[in-house]
Amino acid sequence: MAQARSEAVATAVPNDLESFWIPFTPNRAFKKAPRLIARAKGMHFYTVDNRAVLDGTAGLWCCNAGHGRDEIVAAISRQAAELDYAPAFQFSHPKAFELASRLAALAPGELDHAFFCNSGSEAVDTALKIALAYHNVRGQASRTRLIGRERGYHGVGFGGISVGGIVANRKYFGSLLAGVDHLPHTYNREKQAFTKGEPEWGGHLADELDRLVALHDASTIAAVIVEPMAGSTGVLPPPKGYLERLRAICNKHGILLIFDEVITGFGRLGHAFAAERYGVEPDMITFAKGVTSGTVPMAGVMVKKGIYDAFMNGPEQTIELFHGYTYSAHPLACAAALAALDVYREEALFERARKLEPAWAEAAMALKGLPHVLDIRTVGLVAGIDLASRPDAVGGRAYEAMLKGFEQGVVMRITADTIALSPPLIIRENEIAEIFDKVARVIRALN
Ligand code: PXG
Repeated sequence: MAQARSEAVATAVPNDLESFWIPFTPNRAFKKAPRLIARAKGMHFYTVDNRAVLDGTAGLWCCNAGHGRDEIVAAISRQAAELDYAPAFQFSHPKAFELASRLAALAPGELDHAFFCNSGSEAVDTALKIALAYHNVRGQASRTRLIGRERGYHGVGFGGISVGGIVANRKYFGSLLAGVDHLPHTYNREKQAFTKGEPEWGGHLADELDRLVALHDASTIAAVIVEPMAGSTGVLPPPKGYLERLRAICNKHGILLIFDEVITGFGRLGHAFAAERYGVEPDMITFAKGVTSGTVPMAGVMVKKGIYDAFMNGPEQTIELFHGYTYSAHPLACAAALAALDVYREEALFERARKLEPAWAEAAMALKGLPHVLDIRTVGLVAGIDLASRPDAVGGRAYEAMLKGFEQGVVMRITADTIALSPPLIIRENEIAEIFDKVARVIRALN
């Protein structure tokens, strides 16, 4: 699989890199030494000069079925020929309904309605808007506050950065949404270092929600949004009991609980959704990424029946929710998602992630004791490795690790001085060993 199309020759490189403003990337450094990926198959990327690089991150946490899956490629291609686009408002197409039903069957409990978008950021803003509108249509329009969490990442829309807890993503962009507050994050190195799975310490931090309710009053709070496992800020699994306590406090006060499962959805933690792993049913789940295994942009919000039903009032010809996107449930995205869900089911990839979790965790923890390594966290097929920061150059050491990793033949993600790994769920044990061997070699070579 790795060497499929090995006869391919080097791909043409553009001679002008100036015009493209690359997202979340130091543009000038990149353009001096670009890392260009030309194609991908299975567990590997291939560079423009045809060098194989192991995908340690499933792209950006999205290619859960691995790359270049024939079934998904064929479904997208068939769909493009059959129906390229149908109006998303006032009209629809069959696969949108088929996909919504499949997702409703996959999602836990009463989360049986799907609203479609195109990115995780849109899904988050959609969920926040549904929460506000839900209270409004039920005559509780005073519930306008939204509660996020420190170190949360919910995309880059104004709603998402407002409830998010990443300073650099917020500080340049004005006053953001009004009426937002934040729970404390759940990470404490002293209490939690080198934990496999959910830390024992920290469940009590959910009680901070009670404190916020006491401050603002429940009648002003619409929803709480958290990632079950915070991904982007360095892999922070939820402490034992934490999500259950959040659920109980939300229930007590009539506050909606939203799980942002853009990363944790579709097998990353060994289940269709993290909500299932933790046995906690939120009122809404945002998803993206893995729903199409990263092949076509698609995202959405799974919504509890009671929330959907609250909107189904008034004359039947009136629009119930003034929200949506030109490309909500785009036909190519629906076809890709249905094919990806088939692959996940036929190859039991969520279960595969669950079975591989112990071997993955052990291989990651073997890096304990290497120079600069301060903590390692694992959960599902995810690992976070904290490196000590250089004085006055936070992020420098991990950035260098990423560059060296790419040279050594492995793609890793970095955030500040944390390395994050989250491979496609098709990974084999020898490839797990290869990833961590390469990462270890890179870490040993860092100054
Ligand atoms: N919510 C969560 C929990 C996410 O992780 C988004 C929303 C936004 O999704 P879009 O599709 O708008 O990017 C995300 C995205 C990384 C990394 O390496 C993480 C994301 C995106 C890119 C890189 O940590 N998460």
